[in-house]
Amino acid sequence: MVFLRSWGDTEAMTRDSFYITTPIYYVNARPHIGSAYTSIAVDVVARFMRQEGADVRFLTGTDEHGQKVAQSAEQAGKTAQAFCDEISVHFRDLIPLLNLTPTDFIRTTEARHKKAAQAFWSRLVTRGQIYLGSYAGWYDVRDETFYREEEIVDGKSPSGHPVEWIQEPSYFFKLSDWQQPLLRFYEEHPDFIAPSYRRNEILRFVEGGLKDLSISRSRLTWGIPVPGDTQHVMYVWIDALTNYLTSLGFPEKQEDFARFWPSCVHVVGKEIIRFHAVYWPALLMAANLPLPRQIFAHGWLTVEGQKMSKSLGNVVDPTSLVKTYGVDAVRYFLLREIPFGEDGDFSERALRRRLNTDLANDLGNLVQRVLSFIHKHFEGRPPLRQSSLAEDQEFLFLFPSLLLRVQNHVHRFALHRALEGINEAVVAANRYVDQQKPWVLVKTNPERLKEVLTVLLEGLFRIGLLLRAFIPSTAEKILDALAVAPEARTFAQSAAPYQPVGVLPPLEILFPKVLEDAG
Ligand code: ME8
Repeated sequence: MVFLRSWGDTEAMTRDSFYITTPIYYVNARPHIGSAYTSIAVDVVARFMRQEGADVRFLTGTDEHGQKVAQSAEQAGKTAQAFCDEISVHFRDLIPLLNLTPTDFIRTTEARHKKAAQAFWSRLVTRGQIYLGSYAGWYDVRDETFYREEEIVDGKSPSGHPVEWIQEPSYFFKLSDWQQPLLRFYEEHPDFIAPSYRRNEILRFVEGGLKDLSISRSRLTWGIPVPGDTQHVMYVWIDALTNYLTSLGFPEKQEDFARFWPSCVHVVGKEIIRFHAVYWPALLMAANLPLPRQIFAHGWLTVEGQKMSKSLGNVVDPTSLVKTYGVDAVRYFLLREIPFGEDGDFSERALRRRLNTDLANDLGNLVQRVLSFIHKHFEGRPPLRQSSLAEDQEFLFLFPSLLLRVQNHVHRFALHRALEGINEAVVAANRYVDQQKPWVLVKTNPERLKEVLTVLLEGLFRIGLLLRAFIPSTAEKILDALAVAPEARTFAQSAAPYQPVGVLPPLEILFPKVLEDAG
């Protein structure tokens, strides 16, 4: 099979297509706030790129093979397949719960994936990149990772998990061949690994030397069979990484592959960056396939300052959180509170604080005061009149530069900075209301009032547009209340003046209750 591009040719990325992925989540346990976090962030970027006019593929799904899942199924007294079927549904349920917009949800137990993973393996065999040997060493089942003797401290893996000794025949991937090509690639593509501090970690790791990687298990049966050797199943990470190709129709659909793969960004938690930024590119180079455009690693969430764990009983369930606070409060909090890329802490107290300040007091209040005024005094028919007063121009001038700033932040995954910028505009709009005092103008200067309301509606329209990707249902409610036509909700439209289609419909309450700040 001939692919259109060879590895390294990532320049072919076109601005009109974009492919973004979450990790595929293990089905050993139900989803928690950590998996919700990655999926929400990826959804925001996917929605944003669509709003910019790109054709976006957004992939998420579940990682269902391997020893960890096999053990969890056994403990639950179920067959591995039945167990996966059951837990995978909980991950799929996150889509409506969190208002996610993936274009594909993959399960690694699907036939299409087995086919792709085996085809990928066979490409490596054809290129002399796989050999049969025997593995002896430590394995951390929870991380599904092989560790070297010198990495084991007090019988535990670097993640603090128990390890088991494995000694068995195994296929190996010639990872050691790829040290220099990888270093060259990182050098030529300085943005391949982001943020930059993660890049340095990876450079140091690869410079330290790479050993061949064990890529099959012969004592395990829950996995994709190695082509031509039924005694082995693929190591779960080889199987899992290939999912990103499966979704593009590998090995058959070369058109989708050529269109989307060079624009692909894998968003992952920092603990699995080595798999994505070292093993995966080496495997792709070895298979003579192009590399994705970027690996972005975000930080790790703690809960009230502690690591989330079943044994501590502090695992946060996104379903109950959404039930209590609403999906947009959860989306907003996670992305506004924690600089994307860095570690951060989750607490309900901090979430309530954000909900009260940024969302209810700033945004909710702004929308409410402007629109209820228009309903009260003008029966939903805003009197539009353009103004050329310096103070009005100064306020409106915020928006074109804000759009550029927000685009720039989102393209670099600085999602917290994007929201910070939007919130500044909301605060500026509230200040403008306070200064202009429309409730006085209605009695003293009706002509000036028209101008002030026009300026405010222009501002609200642009705030609604900018918030669409982040808090979609709230932003759509705002745009609905402004009677903005559905086709006028892209960034391309934001240069045009605000133009309602008909009378403004009544405004729904955006944030129904302001909850007590418990201390
Ligand atoms: O690693 N904080 O799956 P996984 C932030 N199947 N993000 C968190 C988090 C936390 N406390 N906990 C989980 C796997 N995540 C493999 C991936 S990809 C080819 C295979 C998020 O179920 C974060 O994105 O352990 C992390 O990388 C991912 O869930 C790990 O999910």
